[in-house]
Amino acid sequence: MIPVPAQPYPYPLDPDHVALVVIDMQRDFIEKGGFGDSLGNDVRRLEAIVPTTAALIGLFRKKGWTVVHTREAHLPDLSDCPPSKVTRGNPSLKIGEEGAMGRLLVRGEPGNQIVPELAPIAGEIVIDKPGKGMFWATGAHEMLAARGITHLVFAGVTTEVCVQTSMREANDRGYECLLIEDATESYFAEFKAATLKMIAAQGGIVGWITPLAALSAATEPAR
Ligand code: C5J
Repeated sequence: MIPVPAQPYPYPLDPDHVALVVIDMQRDFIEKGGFGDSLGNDVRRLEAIVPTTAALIGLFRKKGWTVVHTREAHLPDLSDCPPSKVTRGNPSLKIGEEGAMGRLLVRGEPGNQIVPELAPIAGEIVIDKPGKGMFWATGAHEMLAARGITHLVFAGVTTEVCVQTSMREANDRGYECLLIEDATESYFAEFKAATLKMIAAQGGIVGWITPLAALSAATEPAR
C-alpha cells in the first residue's frame, strides 16, 4: 500500500488494484454550445481543470495503472433516457435536440466526445452511462471486478452531480475512493466546496480527498 496524504487521513492506495475514473470530461459539459451551456452555466469553470486532469491521466499512464473514462450519453432514440430527465427544468435546448455540436448528450455526436486533450487511448476503458452515476445500467462493477480493481481515484465533472453520484455508488459497492480536488469542478463553487467536505466528513463516510500534488509526491517520490 502507498499512503497518500489526504483528508480525513492518509489514503491507502493499492498500486496493484487501482484505477483512475475520469467522469464526463466531454465537450457537452466543457464547451460552449453543449448541454451544460444550454442549462445556462459558465462552462469556463470546468475547462480550467483540463490541464490538471491531463497530468493525472499522465501519471496513471506512466505507472501502467488502469484508466477509465465515462461519458454521459444516450442512445439516439433516447430509449435509455427517462422522460423526466428530458423535461426537467427549462433548458434552451433539451437532451436529444440539435445543438452547435450535434444532438445534446447523444452517443456518437461531436459534443458527446471527451475533450481532445483528455481523449482515451488504446486499452483504456470507456463507459457510456445513461445516468449520473457510473454504475447504473453500465456493467461497470463487473468490468472492474474482472480486473481485480478495489481502489478508485476519481476526477472529472461535475463534482456534486456525476462525480459525487459515481463515488457514492462505488463506496456502496466496497471500493476505496479518493477524489482529486483540483481535477474536479462544478459550475457552482459552493457546491464543489460542500461536496468535498461531505465526502471526507465523519471519518471519510464516502471516501478521501487530496490535491494532485499529494498523489504525485506519494507515488513518484523524489530520489
Ligand atoms: C450533469 C454531470 N451535471 N456529468 N452531469 O448533468 O455531472
